[in-house]
Amino acid sequence: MTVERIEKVFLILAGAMLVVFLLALFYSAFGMGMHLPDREGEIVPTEVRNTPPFDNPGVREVEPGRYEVVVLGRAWAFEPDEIRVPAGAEIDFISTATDVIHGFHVEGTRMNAMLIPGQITRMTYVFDEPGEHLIICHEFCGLGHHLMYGRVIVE
Ligand SMILES: [Cu+2]
Repeated sequence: MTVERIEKVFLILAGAMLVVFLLALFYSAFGMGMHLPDREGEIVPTEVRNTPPFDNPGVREVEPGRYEVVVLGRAWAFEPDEIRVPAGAEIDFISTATDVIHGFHVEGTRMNAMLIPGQITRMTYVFDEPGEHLIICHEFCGLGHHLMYGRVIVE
């Protein structure tokens, strides 16, 4: 094979890979509905505890089969640190941080977000199977960062 021919083959291969990756990206975004957590709104970080719904963190049933979980991230804990939800229900996680940036990753799920002071983060998830998932802070938030965790218990 001549050098020109090899170059041509590599150009075609590179172009084909681009097309394959773009198709995978479009399929995951539109076919599977994968996207970044929505930015729900803004909140005054110093007034979080006086602003609904963050004045009352916890799990609430908003309608049959649909739950709302209000979670606060602060140094160095999640409030509440134990979340009990039923399997098969649609669960809206509404969260923010009161002090510095924290992470919110629910192990074994695709839920992975940043909790940013001043911003509200919303994620919706359905746990199909009963079980226990660890909530991990994955943004370094200070001395007690490694102690910051919680649990989602699916019943
Ligand atoms: Cu942390």
